[in-house]
Amino acid sequence: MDPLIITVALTGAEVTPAQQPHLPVTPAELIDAAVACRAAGAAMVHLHVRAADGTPSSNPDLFREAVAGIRARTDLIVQVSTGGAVGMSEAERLNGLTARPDMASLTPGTVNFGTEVFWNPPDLVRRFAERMRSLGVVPEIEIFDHGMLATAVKLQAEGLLSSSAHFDLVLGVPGGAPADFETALLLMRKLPQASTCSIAAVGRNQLPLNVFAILSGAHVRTGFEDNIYYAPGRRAASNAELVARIARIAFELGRPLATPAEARWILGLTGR
Ligand code: KMH
Ligand code: ZN
Repeated sequence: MDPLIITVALTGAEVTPAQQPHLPVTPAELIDAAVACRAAGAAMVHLHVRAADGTPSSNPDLFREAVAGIRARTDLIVQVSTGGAVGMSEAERLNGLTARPDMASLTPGTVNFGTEVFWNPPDLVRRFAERMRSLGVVPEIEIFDHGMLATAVKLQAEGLLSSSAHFDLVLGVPGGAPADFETALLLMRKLPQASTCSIAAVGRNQLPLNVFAILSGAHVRTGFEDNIYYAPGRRAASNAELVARIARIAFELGRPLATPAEARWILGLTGR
């Protein structure tokens, strides 16, 4: 197995500061959180930005400030979100790319998202993939449901996505694929052969699916975007606390952690 790449999704767009008082909101808080997560074992950060009042934002200045600060203080791989928040325009969702990240998320399909709809029709996905390619930003393909995998494979066949792409299985969103081992295994088996993948899962399923990822040779995404609890009834004190737990479990299971430099090599970003 490759060394384990831990990605931390620091803040997302849905969790509110009222739900998780330690949610990083400002660029300074995102940068501090990223530094702590790097020290705890993360190799990559998945980034959304928030307005000062905590509401989801697509302000390119916030993205640029956060990315520049993370780059100044860490060697983390920086991945911006192009999913943004439900209801953001296409232009808003592409704002993070102005911060010149290493990677950006790309969701190849529309999915019910709780009571809302995360809108990703085929023409939008193609435009996002083309924009990333033109900027030299490597996509992380976010799979919320089974059909998205088939679409991604189609885009690989068309040459719009690399045949050795990195995927993230995001399991347990209400409306998407469930967060269970059977689904994770099924999706992993259907990934194109040259792929790498991480596994993220929502809420209380984050930890078991992260451990499944460690054991099965996949990589891990943890963080407040997907889960705000350390244990039932006990909110995590920080994103770094969630990262540190994964690092400890990986150590106990004999799977070394990837440094950001090793993760760049594993993901084919070396030299970027
Ligand atoms: N906030 C969700 C609607 C991504 O970052 O690319 C979409 C999302 C996925 O978080
Ligand atoms: Zn996200």
